[in-house]
Amino acid sequence: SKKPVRVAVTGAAGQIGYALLFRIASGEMLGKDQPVILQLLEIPDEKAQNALKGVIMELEDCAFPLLAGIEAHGDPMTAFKGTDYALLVGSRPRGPGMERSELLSINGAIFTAQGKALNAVASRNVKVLVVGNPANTNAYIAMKSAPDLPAKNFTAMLRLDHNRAASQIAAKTGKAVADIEKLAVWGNHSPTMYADYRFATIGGQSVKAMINDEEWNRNTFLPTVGKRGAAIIAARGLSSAASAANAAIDHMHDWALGTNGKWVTMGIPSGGEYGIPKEVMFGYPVTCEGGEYKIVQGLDIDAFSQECINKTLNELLEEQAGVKHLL
Ligand code: NAX
Repeated sequence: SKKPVRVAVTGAAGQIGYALLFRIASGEMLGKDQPVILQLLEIPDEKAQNALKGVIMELEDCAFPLLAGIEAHGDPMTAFKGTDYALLVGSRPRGPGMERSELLSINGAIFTAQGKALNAVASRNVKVLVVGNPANTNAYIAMKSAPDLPAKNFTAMLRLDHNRAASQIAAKTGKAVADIEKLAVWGNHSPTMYADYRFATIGGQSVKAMINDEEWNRNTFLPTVGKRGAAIIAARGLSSAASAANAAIDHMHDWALGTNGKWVTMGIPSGGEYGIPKEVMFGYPVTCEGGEYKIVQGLDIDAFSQECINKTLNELLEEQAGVKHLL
């Protein structure tokens, strides 16, 4: 049987953590034959650590055959020790009335510390996924704070946007979501992201031709996908948690185990592809094989798409400029 791998999860006592940990432990992320050791991080605060103890009791009570160990931590320097996978979920999302500079400085502190800890103690092959918002910029901060690790090991979660787009297209076309191929989401995990079905197919047939409604694309599809997070908060009184956890599972699963040629979306450091400046943590269509992702190259970018890509890129560049002094 396989040797256990170490999976660190931050914000482990939060609502995404609650929807995520049980699925990692049951083998849905890394495979039904891969034992895992969970290294869980929460803020040192007593209330959070107590809540984490409760979650651990429940994990124990599941008696998962693949769960080879569980650890609770209050310090990233111990939580990330030897970790093969790190899911950085805990962060400080923007609250009502919070200044942008405040948001960036609080998260700057969290993700510089976590990047440094990964740099110091994680496996040299660690695969890092940042879920906590602002996810792309937090991933950028962590990457820049970990100069001894390969930059390509740092990624941000755009998969929820990808899955939301797939689900809207399935509903519009009346086709099965599983049959949608070649969907892309470009840019920032924010309402500026550009979900792009120009290349998408279902059963080999063009989705764009099937829908054949540019007005729907621009005025219904893009706003629905872009504002889906806000719609869920308005309906539930809480931000999306189970769907976010599901997207994190999909992202890590596909990165580690491959996509068999299928396109998925990952936020990754640009190497200059599609005119995006190097190192910008940008959502791209990728395929994964052998534990590595590869950007889908050579796609035609028309004028409307270029406009959308510029908008989401400019937002990311502004966020990056806002944290420059920390790095
Ligand atoms: P919760 O507030 O329920 O949980 C967050 C947990 O993180 C808390 O228990 C908190 O104590 C902990 N935490 C805070 N700072 C920490 C630190 N420095 N180290 C370790 N733990 C820390 O939030 P939840 O609903 O779970 O959401 C978590 C994050 O995901 C938020 O930033 C949220 O905005 C973001 N999201 C990102 C999405 C994406 O697609 N990328 C979608 C869903 C979600 O909104």
